[in-house]
Amino acid sequence: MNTSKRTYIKDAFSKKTNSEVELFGWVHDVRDLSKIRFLILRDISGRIQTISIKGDSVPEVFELVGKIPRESVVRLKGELKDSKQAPGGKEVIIKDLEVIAVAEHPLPIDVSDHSKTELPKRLDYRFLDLHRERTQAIFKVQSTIVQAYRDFMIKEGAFECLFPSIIGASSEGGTNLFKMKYFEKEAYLSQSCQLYKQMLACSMEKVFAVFPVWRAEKHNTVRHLNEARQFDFEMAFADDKIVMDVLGRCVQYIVHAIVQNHKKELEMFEIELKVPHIKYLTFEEVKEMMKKYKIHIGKDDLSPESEKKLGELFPDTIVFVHDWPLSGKPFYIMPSEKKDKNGEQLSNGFDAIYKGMEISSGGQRIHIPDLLIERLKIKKLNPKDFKDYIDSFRYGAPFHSGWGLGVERLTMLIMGLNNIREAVLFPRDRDRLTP
Ligand code: AMO
Repeated sequence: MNTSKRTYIKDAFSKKTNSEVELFGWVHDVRDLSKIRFLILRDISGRIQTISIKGDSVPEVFELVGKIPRESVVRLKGELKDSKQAPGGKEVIIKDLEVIAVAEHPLPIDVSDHSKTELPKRLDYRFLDLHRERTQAIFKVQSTIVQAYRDFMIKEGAFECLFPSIIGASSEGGTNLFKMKYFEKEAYLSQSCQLYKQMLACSMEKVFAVFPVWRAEKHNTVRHLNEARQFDFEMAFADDKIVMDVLGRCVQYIVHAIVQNHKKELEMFEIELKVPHIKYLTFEEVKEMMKKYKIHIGKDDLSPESEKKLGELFPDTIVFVHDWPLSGKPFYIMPSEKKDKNGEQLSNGFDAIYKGMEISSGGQRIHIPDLLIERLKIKKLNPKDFKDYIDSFRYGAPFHSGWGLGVERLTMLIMGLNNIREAVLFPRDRDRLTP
């Protein structure tokens, strides 16, 4: 089928009255007023009202408009007219209509603007759910998030790197690994590209990746997935303060890009998005703060309630919680010289909280082999499994730091979604492997 004369719907609105247009798209809605039939046509760029009038139109076209099922795919040729009643001030008088693909009915989920279909059912039919402009809006924004992240990193002078997803040993600690058979050996799906990005930063200095991670977390929550994606960053000759600054500016850059490019999508979700401020707090300061509100906070981790409270206390702000207790951080995080007032050993690790949820964690890494071996043992991991990683710091390895930022978490928070599954095209959780 020749589509060379195709006009996208959004461009039709800026064409001259009476001009001929050829549109391709989905039948969003049909209204029948006996003598006039309206067909609302939708493509990825927008919607337009098209009409067929009994007596004026070719009879077959008028007939077809009356019986074409919603969500069917059509090619439509017609003449643009000004119309005060039509949304956007223009409509198309249909001259020719061809059905490319009929949608079977009844549709298994409601894809209308005011659909009340529950999320699990929508996810069962995600391919059809993606016909909805509301669903598309989330992934249009996510596309900008990924693009803006790459733009920012390139401007920072970082290199985009591609890492393996099959690994021989844990990268984040012993739990939540997906084991797999790898010929005669056992292997795992990557929990993160942590070890590889560190090895690389020790030569390429500034590296970044958009990387899928797998976590065998058994609990189904609204903020965890078993397959997620991370924005990773690692930088040599940098301590935790330097990379917190990079992360803050990176999220500001991404949010700015969304504010600039996605007014329509933000309006659809009734979101007033502002470029966030930056705030730094020590773990101990947060602990003190939470005491006031009688909110429980773990010895070495923040509770979801405390993250939520930080979001309320500091709206539109990225809160960096640093000087984190060492016991609460993975084996690769650098111990700090500091202790808290109870003598608890601190680290150069941090978390970033945005809109009441952790979006990222990171810190300075251990680049000293003996210290790394000691920390692995303390975490009950076998240094033998990490031989290459440890060896990589034996031949001239600078101190380095970095972070990982959850792509779906960020999308979810920016769009004000209350379940992370809304922010993944095809989510993988404990109960879901399809579609
Ligand atoms: P961490 O495990 O804290 O750190 O992950 C970093 C960020 O990734 C997101 N994230 C998840 N999102 C959805 N579902 C999950 N199961 C999930 N797990 C993590 C979160 C989280 O803040 N290698 C380190 C980072 C580093 O130090 O560079 C790491 O993976 O937004």
